[in-house]
Amino acid sequence: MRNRFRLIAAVSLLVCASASEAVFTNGGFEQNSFAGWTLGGGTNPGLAGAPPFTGASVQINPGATGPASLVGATADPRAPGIVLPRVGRYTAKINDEGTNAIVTTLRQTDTVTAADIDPADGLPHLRFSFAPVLDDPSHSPEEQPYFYVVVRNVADNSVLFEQFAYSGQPGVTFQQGTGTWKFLPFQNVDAVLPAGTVGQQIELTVIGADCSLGGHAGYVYVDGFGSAQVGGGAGTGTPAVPVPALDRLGMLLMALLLAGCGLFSWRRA
Ligand SMILES: [Ca+2]
Repeated sequence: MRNRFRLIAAVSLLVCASASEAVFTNGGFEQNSFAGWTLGGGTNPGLAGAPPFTGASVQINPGATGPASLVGATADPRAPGIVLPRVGRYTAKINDEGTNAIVTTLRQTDTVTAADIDPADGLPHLRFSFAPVLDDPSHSPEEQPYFYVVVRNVADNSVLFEQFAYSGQPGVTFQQGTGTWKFLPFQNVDAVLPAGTVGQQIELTVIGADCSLGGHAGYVYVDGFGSAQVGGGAGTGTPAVPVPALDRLGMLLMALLLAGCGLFSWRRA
């Protein structure tokens, strides 16, 4: 029992020290910039191997940083079913409707803390929302535009979560956009990380890739990276969330955590 109390005390101290440090920096892009993120890119020589593709299939030839932007309240003429922005005032658009086999990468490395633990199951979570918009020229699968999201444990490079789809991939419920464009409405992801990732560094990578033959484009909207639930419900888009409301929520959470710390201190005594 004594060890158990020590563990509770240690966890509570960790929570108190890191309550405001949940992953990721500028995870919702509300700074209207890519502050905290690293953009990169290159060109797409095609996916290696045959379906089903994974991160091991992704190849990027060295090249310039690909296009990326922040979008607000706007309509996507290629994907009329996507409501923008997804949450808050800004959503990131990784790659764009230009062609030439361009790849854009978005990366951030951060440390998982006790603040990222969901009390519902006691495990750290990584949540975000994404919506790919990919032209579908009906090339071979390895030549199609694609998107890819992966979370790796930096220590051993192991994959904690990944999601991949090429344009028109069987089994993926793409909706028909304008012309030959296909898209998915915003999909909310809730990746449960192993308990052991608390205190460890994770690297998140998002990739949006044109087709490898050079004539067709692909991009992906992403928003809401963090351990908290992505606001606004099931991917239908939301109006702007006033900042004071978030501040009040933060204060409430902080108060609850501090109350929890007090309780654990009392238990220790
Ligand atoms: Ca946002």
